[in-house]
This record gives sequence, structure tokens and C-alpha cells, in this order.
Amino acid sequence: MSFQIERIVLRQIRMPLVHFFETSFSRTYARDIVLVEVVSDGLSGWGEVTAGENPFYNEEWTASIWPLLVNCAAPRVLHHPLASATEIFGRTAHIRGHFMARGGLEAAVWDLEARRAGIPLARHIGGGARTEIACGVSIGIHDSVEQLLNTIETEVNAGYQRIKIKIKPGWDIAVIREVRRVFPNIRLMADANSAYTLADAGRLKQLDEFNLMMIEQPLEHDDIIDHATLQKQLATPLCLDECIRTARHAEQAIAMHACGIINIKLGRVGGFREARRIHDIAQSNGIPVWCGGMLESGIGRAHNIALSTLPNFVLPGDVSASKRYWTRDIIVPPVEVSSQGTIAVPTAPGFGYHIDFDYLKSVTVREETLS
Ligand code: OSB
Ligand code: MG
Repeated sequence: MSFQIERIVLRQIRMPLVHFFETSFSRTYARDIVLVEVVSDGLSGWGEVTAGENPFYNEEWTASIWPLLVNCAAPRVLHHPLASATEIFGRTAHIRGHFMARGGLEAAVWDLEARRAGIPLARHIGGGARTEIACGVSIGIHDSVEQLLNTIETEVNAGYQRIKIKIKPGWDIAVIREVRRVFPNIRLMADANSAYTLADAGRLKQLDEFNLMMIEQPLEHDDIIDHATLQKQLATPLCLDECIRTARHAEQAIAMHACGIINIKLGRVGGFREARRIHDIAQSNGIPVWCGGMLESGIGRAHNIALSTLPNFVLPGDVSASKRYWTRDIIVPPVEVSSQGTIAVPTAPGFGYHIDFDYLKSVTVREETLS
């Protein structure tokens, strides 16, 4: 049964992080997040735009989202008869890049469609076979190794199934050596967020001795070819994040043996349609995937849980408990992680949590209704 989006409500929220999060490219103390609500026939679907506060992870940032959605994406979606949420990706495909802005809108329509069908989002996207997902944590760069070891101990004791630490030149070999000395048996990986070049191959090769599950995106954010050259020199599998923006990129990276693993982020690839295509291509080539995170509020977190129920999400992802980031989340209940390091997949229609409208209102700094 076809439907139309009658109204789109954009909201920007501002929420402080419990603890700053530092990557090789920046330190974040508070998040500025754009949320997308789509309305049809008295039902709402919700999406989250996963762009950061600065255009440092990729070219998008909080300030680029609003004009992109208002001027370019929303007019292509409002009041058009839709047979299915899969059409949204194509309706905005004339826009070059800006996958996070488009993906937030796309995901909202998937959520709406799941609610119209009265089924959980996980099932609606073709997943939902699992009742729980496996969780890891992403741990930022700390001021000292001692503090980092404390954080790792906290997360291991909380039950998380793998630990990812952020690295950059000068916060890499010696730090990982110390982490391995103290935690010889944990499932451990490192994420460089493009902080190295091929000239650092010798340095990266030294990481082979630490039995890492993978090294994530060591080289340029838009590179696949140098990663293939590097992969030949390393025993440790590379995992690609930033440079896999489309299914075509995934195909090319796999064909070139540029990686052994792919991190799929819903926003980075423009939503569920492309995320599923990348998932399927990886699966048919024997490449495992896992779900990455972008310090999401509960809405983005819930979408990541749904995505993680697809069958080839076989490695623990970066989808973790709300309380690691927020003193209070905008959804109720917050996302909780069991002592086994798992999240129970919600069974209610749509993304499966309730929005805490009182709290949402109190953190909203900008709102606009498009109709
Ligand atoms: O590369 O995975 C990344 C956060 C911001 C930008 C990039 C990345 C990250 C994370 C955080 O690693 C994962 C999370 O949301 O917990
Ligand atoms: Mg990453």
C-alpha cells in the first residue's frame, strides 16, 4: 500500500558526553545531533543524522545537514507516493555525497514503514533472526596509559566482548604493548581513523605481534588502493570504515584484497538500502562485517541494533550502552548491555524504544517543520 510523507520535522539537539571522546582527528565534549521525524497518516518515523560537529571524520558536519535536507533532500521525498522505503535512497541519489544527511532521512522512512506494518524495524529490514546482538566498545585516546588501562578494565568487567582502542602516531605501539601485557587474552583491535600513510607501513607492521583482531582504517579516508598494498605486508586483517561509502566501494575493496573485514555505518553509506547491499556483497565474498558507531543518541543506537541483526554481522560491533555516553538518553528505556556483553533486540514496532519527549524538548536547540 503506497504512502506519502506529509511532514518532516527537523530537530537539532545538544547533549554533553559523560566523558570526552578523542580520535586521531579531534576531541569531542558534547554532541550536536540532527534528528529527522517523518509523518504520514498520523504515524511518525524517526531517524538520526550521524555527522560530527566538525567535517573531520568525513565532509559532513552538523551545520551542513540542515540546508542539505531542507533544500535538496526533503523536496524530493515530501508528498511523493512511495511504494517502499527502499525508494528513498534513489529519490536523493542526484545529490553527490552527503550520505549521512540522506541516511538520517532514509532511516526515518524505514522506521515509519515498520510502524505502519506493526513490526520491529529489525524484522522489517530483513534481520531480526537474532534476539540479541554482540557488543564491543570503542575507547578514545586518553591523557595517560594508566587512565586507558582503567577504562579498559571497567569495560571488560562490564562484559563487553571486544575492546577497540583509538590510535595515532605517538599513541600506538607502546600503548598497545602495555594493553596486551595487562590484558593478554581480550579480543582487541585498533582504529586509526586515517592517521597514517603508506610510509608508516613499517610502524604498522610492528602491530602484528599483538594478536589484534584487525586494524581499522589506518590510511587515507578516501583510499582503497594503498590499503591493498598495506594489507599484503601485514598479517593482521585490515578493516575499512571511512572509505567504504557505497556498495561499489565494497566490491572494489574486496576484489583488491584491501581488507579482511568491513565496518558498516548506517549514516556513512546513506541508510539501510546501501547498508544491506554492502552487507550482502561482503557475505557472498566471505568477508565478515560489524556495525560501527558515531556517538549516537538512543535513536541512532536503536537503528544500529536493528542493522546488527542481519546475518553477516558476525563480529561484535561498536553499539554499546546509552550510559557510556549519556547521563540521560532521549529514549526510554535507555539501551542496556547485559553482563554477557549483549543487547536484547527490542520487539515493539519500529525502532522499539519510546522517545522521552520531555527530555527531547529540553535538549532541542533548533526545530523546523517542512511540509
Ligand atoms: O571511526 O568508528 C569510528 C566515533 C566518531 C567518529 C568515528 C568513529 C567513532 C567511534 C565511536 O569509534 C563508536 C561509538 O559510537 O561508540
Ligand atoms: Mg572507525
